[in-house]
Amino acid sequence: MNPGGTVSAGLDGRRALVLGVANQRSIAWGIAEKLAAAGARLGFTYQGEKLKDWVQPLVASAKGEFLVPCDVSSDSDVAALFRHVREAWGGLDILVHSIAFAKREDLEGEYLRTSRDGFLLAQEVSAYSLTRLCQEAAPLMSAGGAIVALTYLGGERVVPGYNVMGVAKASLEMSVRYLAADLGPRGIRVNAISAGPVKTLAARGVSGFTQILEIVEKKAPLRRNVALEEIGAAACFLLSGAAGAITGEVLHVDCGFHVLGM
Ligand code: 1JT
Repeated sequence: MNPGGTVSAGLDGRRALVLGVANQRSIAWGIAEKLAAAGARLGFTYQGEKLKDWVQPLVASAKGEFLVPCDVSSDSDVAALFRHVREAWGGLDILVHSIAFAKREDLEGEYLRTSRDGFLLAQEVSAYSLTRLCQEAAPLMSAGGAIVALTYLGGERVVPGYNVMGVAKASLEMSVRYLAADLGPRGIRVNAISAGPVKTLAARGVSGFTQILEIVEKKAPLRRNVALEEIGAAACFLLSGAAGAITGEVLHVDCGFHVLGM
């Protein structure tokens, strides 16, 4: 019984920092909405002033407690972000990493043509950023914590066109395992969600993306694409005590598409 109380689902008062909201279609936003519904307190970052105008009203609607600029390839931005978190909250319980970047020209044609700077850029923003954020987040998670990163099937198998992002996601997934081993003794769990394709700002305009959605709808065991709310619900599970014994895991939330061989 909880007479007159608010509805909640296990994350009451937990302080959650969410990186990667660009707009309402962002996977990070789908996760943030579910975290809020479960009673978590939210803080957000944005990347670039153009996105601030989109993100600010969303943050307000979710009763977000702060919105801080953060380019994860900048060490000073990352350091400033966590100084802000420490001053606002004095600690941290949850980190959501939903950030990736690659040059458009590296997401079409052959992986073979990838340039050195395109490769390093994708690795820096999409993979190394998790390690850098964990370096700052872990000391704030003095009572333990939980971290979730977003990945995609193209990080474990060849998905034509995903190319340099696939190599970066492989790096991210392996980082999740090494970070889980390093942070486990401190009571900090690190997991990833391998989400089925979602029509986000990042995915829009990527040649061949619409075709990927059609293939999943036709072939996936559940014969449909994943909904944003389903990724949010899975993230809430991994970030809650219900997943207390799960760390270093990559959970596929993709309507079963990953089981297929042909
Ligand atoms: C990025 C982009 C990361 C698109 C992404 C992504 N992770 C998944 N997607 C969707 C996608 C994209 C391609 C694909 C399958 C799914 C774009 C901006 C950089 C970061 O291959 C057919 C290309």
